[in-house]
Amino acid sequence: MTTQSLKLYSFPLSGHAHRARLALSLLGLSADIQDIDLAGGEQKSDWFTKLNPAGQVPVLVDGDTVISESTAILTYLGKKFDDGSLFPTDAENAAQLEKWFVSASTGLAAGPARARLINLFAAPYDKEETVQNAHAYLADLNRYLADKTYLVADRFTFADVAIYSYVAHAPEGDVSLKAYPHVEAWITRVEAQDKFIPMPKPEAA
Ligand SMILES: N[C@@H](CCC(=O)N[C@@H](CS)C(=O)NCC(=O)O)C(=O)O
Repeated sequence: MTTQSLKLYSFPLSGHAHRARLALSLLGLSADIQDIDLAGGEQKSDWFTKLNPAGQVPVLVDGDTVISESTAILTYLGKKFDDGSLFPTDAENAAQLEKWFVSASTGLAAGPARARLINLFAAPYDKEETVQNAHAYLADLNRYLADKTYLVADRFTFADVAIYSYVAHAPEGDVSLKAYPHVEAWITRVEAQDKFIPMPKPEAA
């Protein structure tokens, strides 16, 4: 198993890319991180769309293997490099993990992630509706976490990695976390993990 050729096409303020960067760090893997100039449209260039026809980061390259979609990258890294703790493989917990990956690409994307996208990158979505979606998502998450330490299997897993970035940075989309104490406590637990790396704040990126 070689890890020498891992390369991640990324962007500092992308929560999707942060998922992949956090997973690499937690697994103790080093990768060549190449930031793509999203404002300049590099993600739609010929060379980049050969890697990912959707023209989006993150993209992981491992030798001849090219993986796009952040949760697919988590699956690849988990299956290839994890010992079963961060990426559970038993039937029940694997299914629960998959459920949170779907949530990351649906409710989380349409709520907290999109509200931040509107503020940071002037994305053309309805702000009021998006902020409402975000609060509905966070209220559900808060209820779910009321009697749980982590999202799956009562331990820290890639489910937490998939959901963390855009939830922790929701205030950048004018979505306060104050009404969600269980979510705030979970964020603190995620950030206390060994080898945790943060996503930069917009002013620091
Ligand atoms: N579903 C994709 C979403 C990736 C995504 O939205 N990437 C954004 C950055 S956060 C991007 O590259 N946007 C540039 C564009 O769409 O032109 C994933 O999970 O990786």
